[in-house]
Amino acid sequence: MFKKILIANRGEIAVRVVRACRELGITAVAVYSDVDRASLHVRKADEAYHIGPPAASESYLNVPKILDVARRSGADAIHPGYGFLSENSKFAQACVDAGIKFIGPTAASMEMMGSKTRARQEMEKAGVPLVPGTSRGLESAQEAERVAAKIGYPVMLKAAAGGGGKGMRLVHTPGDLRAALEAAQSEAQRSFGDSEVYVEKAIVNPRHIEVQVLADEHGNTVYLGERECSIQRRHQKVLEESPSPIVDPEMRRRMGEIAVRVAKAAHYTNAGTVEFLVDQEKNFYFLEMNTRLQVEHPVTELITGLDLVHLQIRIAAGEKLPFTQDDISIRGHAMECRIYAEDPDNNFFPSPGKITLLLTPSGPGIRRDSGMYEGWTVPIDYDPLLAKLIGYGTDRQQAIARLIRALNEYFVGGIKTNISLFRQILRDPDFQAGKLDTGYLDRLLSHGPKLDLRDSGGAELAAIAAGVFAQLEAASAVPNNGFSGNGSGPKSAPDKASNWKRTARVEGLR
Ligand code: MV4
Repeated sequence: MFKKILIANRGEIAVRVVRACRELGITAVAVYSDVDRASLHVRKADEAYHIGPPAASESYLNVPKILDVARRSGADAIHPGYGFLSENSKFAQACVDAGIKFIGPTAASMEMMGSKTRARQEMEKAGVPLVPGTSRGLESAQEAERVAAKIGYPVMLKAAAGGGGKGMRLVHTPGDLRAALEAAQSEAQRSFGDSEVYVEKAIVNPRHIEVQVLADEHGNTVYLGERECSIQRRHQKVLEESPSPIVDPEMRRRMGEIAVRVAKAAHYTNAGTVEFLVDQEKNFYFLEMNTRLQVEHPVTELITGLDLVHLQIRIAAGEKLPFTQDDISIRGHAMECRIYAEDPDNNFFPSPGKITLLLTPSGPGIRRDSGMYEGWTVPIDYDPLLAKLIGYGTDRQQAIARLIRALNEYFVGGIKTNISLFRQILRDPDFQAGKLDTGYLDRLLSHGPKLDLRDSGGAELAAIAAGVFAQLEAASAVPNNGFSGNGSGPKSAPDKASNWKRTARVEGLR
């Protein structure tokens, strides 16, 4: 087993990996940029090394610097987390060349999945269901017109080097195809330095459902159920859950077996995720494979009882998977809210700054993976994900109830967060009925003001009144006259905690 692991990441995921190291008796090494000197992952690790200025390109993406720290610290492995260098095949190879184990798949697997056309070619050979389309770059507008006419409109143009929506164009009619192709190609060139674009039939209002896989270095590959990830905004996931409300055991087995086939065709090792688009008839099609641990891995951990980061480390150390597919069962329901430093009332604009007060939820069925603490300043330089709040229960309804309860306990002062968005989602009848697709969140957000007092039954108005009173009281030092209590406690005792509680609730409604 490894003695020391360098974590080439920051924030909540670096903290998550430190925790796994601690549990396995492995020394955890953190790295940090100028603005992360006082960050939580640095405080939790056993050792920490400065790697440069705030710009990620000069710190968390600086391969020579990170390998230098690995050598100096005596680390025998590197965990890349997600984002940053996690899907960089050159980095994975550079680790191998430096004699340091990269905790993830091989550079060859990462390269195959990095090119969407190459992945389509390989998966076609392996008999994996694909959305109808081409598996090579389009050579001309004429070719695009011919293929589109054959598969039928609408079609989707996609960058071969893409993923995450960049260089993608939806085309409804033949007349729009030529201009869209040129736009997609030049965007792909600008974004990825590669103008290759291919075409697929567009699936209208698909769901995004992904399957977690684990593969050891001895040829054993298993699937760990699916995650429903349809709730997203501008290709940024917002809420994920497992199991998916539309996947039954038979569909889970079929998707899982295809996901294992994808992994085997890529000679995949370690943890990975196979993404599918699912149409309204529940047909599923391979979309891409993410060759990293994902943000939403905790929902899978909660319904399988497995620790994915432990398993990643054990697999990388050469151990065999300690179970087979038949040993894996899913139990209960888990749902994750991604808490971002974003202002939902200002077009989800980033909201960095100092966290002046932090009240954190816990209790039955709640897991919180967080990179923040009270007094910490959220830097503007990186992804605004602050924390993940995950609710777990025996069924979906209980997971939702626990999350709503926990969100009401959550208060982050000093910056704006998207906590209120989750209250809106979780109480929405369509969400509660599991009626989800990738257009869900845009529809919800276009339904006008989210605080609709007409159907609030007065509870929200009462909460606002209480909050306003608390604010006035704090601002002008109005003596506490007993009316600010919650009705259950002694009226004469000034109660700071309940003032904050009300403020938190009102904050949550904003
Ligand atoms: C699609 C699609 C519909 N039809 N492909 C968006 C990100 C990229 N990785 C793939 N994406 C899509 N590909 C076909 N043939 C719709 C999307 C899509 C989407 C996919 C997953 C999650 C959210 C999405 C939001 C908009 C569009």
